[in-house]
Amino acid sequence: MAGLASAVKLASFLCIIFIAPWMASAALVQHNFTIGTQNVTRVCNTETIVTVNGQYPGPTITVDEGDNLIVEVQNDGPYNVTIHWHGVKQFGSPWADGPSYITQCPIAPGNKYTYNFTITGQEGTLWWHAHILYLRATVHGALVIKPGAGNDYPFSEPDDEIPIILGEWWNANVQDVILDAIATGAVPNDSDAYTINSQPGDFFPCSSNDTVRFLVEMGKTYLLRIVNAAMIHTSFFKIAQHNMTVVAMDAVYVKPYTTDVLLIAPGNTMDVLITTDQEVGLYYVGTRVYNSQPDGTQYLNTSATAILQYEGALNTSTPLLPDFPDYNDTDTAFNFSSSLRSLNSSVPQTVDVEMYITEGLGLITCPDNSCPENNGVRGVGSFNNISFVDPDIAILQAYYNDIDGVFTRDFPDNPPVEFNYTEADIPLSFWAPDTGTRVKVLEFNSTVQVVFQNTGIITFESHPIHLHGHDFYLVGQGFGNYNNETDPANFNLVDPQMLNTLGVPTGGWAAIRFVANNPGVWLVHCHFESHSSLGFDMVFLTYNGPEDADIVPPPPSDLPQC
Ligand SMILES: *[C@@H]1O[C@H](CO)[C@@H](O)[C@H](O)[C@H]1NC(C)=O
Ligand SMILES: *[C@@H]1O[C@H](CO)[C@@H](O)[C@H](O)[C@H]1NC(C)=O
Ligand SMILES: *[C@@H]1O[C@H](CO)[C@@H](O)[C@H](O)[C@H]1NC(C)=O
Ligand SMILES: *[C@@H]1O[C@H](CO)[C@@H](O)[C@H](O)[C@H]1NC(C)=O
Ligand SMILES: *[C@@H]1O[C@H](CO)[C@@H](O)[C@H](O)[C@H]1NC(C)=O
Ligand SMILES: *[C@@H]1O[C@H](CO)[C@@H](O)[C@H](O)[C@H]1NC(C)=O
Ligand SMILES: *[C@@H]1O[C@H](CO)[C@@H](O)[C@H](O)[C@H]1NC(C)=O
Ligand SMILES: *[C@@H]1O[C@H](CO)[C@@H](O)[C@H](O)[C@H]1NC(C)=O
Ligand SMILES: *[C@@H]1O[C@H](CO)[C@@H](O)[C@H](O)[C@H]1NC(C)=O
Ligand SMILES: *[C@@H]1O[C@H](CO)[C@@H](O)[C@H](O)[C@H]1NC(C)=O
Ligand SMILES: *[C@@H]1O[C@H](CO)[C@@H](O)[C@H](O)[C@H]1NC(C)=O
Ligand SMILES: *[C@@H]1O[C@H](CO)[C@@H](O)[C@H](O)[C@H]1NC(C)=O
Ligand SMILES: [Cu+2]
Repeated sequence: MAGLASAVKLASFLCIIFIAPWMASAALVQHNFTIGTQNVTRVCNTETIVTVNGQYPGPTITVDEGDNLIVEVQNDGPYNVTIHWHGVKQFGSPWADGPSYITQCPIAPGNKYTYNFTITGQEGTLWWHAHILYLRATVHGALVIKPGAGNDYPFSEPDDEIPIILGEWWNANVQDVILDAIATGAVPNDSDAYTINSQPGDFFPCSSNDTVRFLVEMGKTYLLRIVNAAMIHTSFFKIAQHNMTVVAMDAVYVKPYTTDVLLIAPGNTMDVLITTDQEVGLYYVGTRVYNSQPDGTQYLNTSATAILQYEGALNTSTPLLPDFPDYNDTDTAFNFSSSLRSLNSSVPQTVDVEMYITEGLGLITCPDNSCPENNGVRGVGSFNNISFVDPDIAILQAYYNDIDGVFTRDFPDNPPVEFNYTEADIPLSFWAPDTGTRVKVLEFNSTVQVVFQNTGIITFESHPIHLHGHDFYLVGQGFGNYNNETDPANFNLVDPQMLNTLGVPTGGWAAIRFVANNPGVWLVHCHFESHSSLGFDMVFLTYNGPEDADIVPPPPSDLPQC
């Protein structure tokens, strides 16, 4: 149906003088996703993986801002599935957001569900992925949103675009990896390779024949559309000998920022311009994992690589390798993530709801000694000392249908106990959070400020916190404990960056602001999938507003039931 979209665009171009742009712009873009399995070989190992339309990574969806996207998902795979449209605000379509047991029950094997939503007021790169257990390791793809009819990029039109999806590969069935960890209480096994467009590249075994090559011509400008679909790891990203200019992040334009290194957390997307102004040759494009924990673990110290290949370069010459930051280079990480500014900002100047939310890891005792392999305890994640428990039916369904006993509306605005969140050795008495399915209620249109405070329980770590249904302004961040008297004075209320996923500084805090203008049920979670699967989640429930457009609509007739 891309043909229809471009036909409509062409028609609107030809008719521009006769009809107003708003009449012409919205097109219907339809895709069919068939979930299935595929045998795929990476790093000397063949695995049966779950895919969409047989593709890994899955299909790229391209729309214009303002388009109505309809994706019919047929689950012919062996597992329950849902699809999340990461970063899409879903105004008026909360049933299409996708997180399992939050806005919908899973699509069971053999069943079908149609996601139907309109993408308004967002341009750039987003992505889609499965939102249940570990399926998103292979079930993911890019969602490219071009400016709508009559609009241009706020930078000169690039000569071409290069989609880049960062990921991770397991020499194992990824569902077993997480289900084993949930059963035993242990940390899930780490991946066996990092990937770029699903290929590990030259530094992993049995991989170099398939290293991805981006063929470019001298003297052109390319728009890299980078998606970090990795499951657990935040990465530095570099291209040998080439500077990069960041022009958007999470499909929000930023003031152009030129750098030789990016930091990109799982969940984040970045639009980056490069100019091919170096000698004809081969240049590695690569990632180096950033470990924000002070534990000295370098994980796989090998970089995923692809090759930027200039036209005229010898296929067989040796590419130049970039000089990566150290795996533990928090200075470089913080410098990058505090350097971006939004191009157009309307940050709320006043706040109605103020929350201070601790986020981090913990340990709870397994009931009935059910995890002896892990010394009777399991690792969990929590917000404000509550580790989230998935309900049996989706929270949005329970809310819409007034079903009691599924969740409670008492998520706290502050940590239950005050302590030094960032001291090195936090007493064990603070390590075990409560468990529950508690949501924070927001009145329609209220302005919300949340300060996320990382705790050092088990370890400090930069957790990428993702908010569904909204973008938020990052108004301030720092290391140590947030100080509510002195830190607000340094907030940027002029041109802060807007995001949907934020790596809170390790052992530090970050303050965000957003307007609760989207009635529905919206998940907030750590985008390290192992953490989210272990309760590192919380939920906002935004009540309806006065206008028809501000009321949660009835569920689609094919909404899966539990
Ligand atoms: C999607 O599948 C339906 C049948 O379920 C078919 O009618 C339709 O043409 C397909 N659409 C596309 C875009 O392939
Ligand atoms: C994958 O390989 C297994 C054997 O290892 C085979 O039984 C199965 O049919 C293959 N699946 C596909 C989709 O090719
Ligand atoms: C998508 O949603 C719109 C608005 O709710 C509705 O008019 C339209 O019929 C839906 N389309 C499909 C294919 O369900
Ligand atoms: C996880 O790693 C352990 C130790 O290497 C191994 O025994 C186990 O089979 C792995 N689990 C999965 C699901 O691959
Ligand atoms: C890579 O390609 C070479 C030459 O075609 C071939 O001999 C070799 O077996 C291939 N290696 C792998 C792991 O496929
Ligand atoms: C990258 O930008 C820096 C700072 O502007 C500059 O010094 C350097 O020469 C540039 N490198 C390349 C390869 O263009
Ligand atoms: C990775 O670490 C191992 C063990 O410390 C070391 O031998 C190897 O050279 C390292 N590889 C890279 C690419 O740094
Ligand atoms: C990074 O790790 C290395 C050892 O792996 C250590 O020597 C160095 O001090 C660490 N740097 C920081 C900033 O922690
Ligand atoms: C919290 O702990 C850190 C690290 O030990 C220390 O530097 C800081 O002074 C402590 N803060 C307070 C308020 O005690
Ligand atoms: C919500 O806020 C917007 C922007 O401030 C305002 O235009 C609108 O009137 C408000 N709606 C309600 C119901 O308060
Ligand atoms: C500010 O922080 C102090 C110390 O953590 C706390 O006691 C106080 O309640 C906070 N004030 C507000 C308004 O949150
Ligand atoms: C799939 O989802 C349904 C509905 O929630 C649930 O009853 C069933 O147990 C799930 N199946 C698996 C294998 O998790
Ligand atoms: Cu996390």
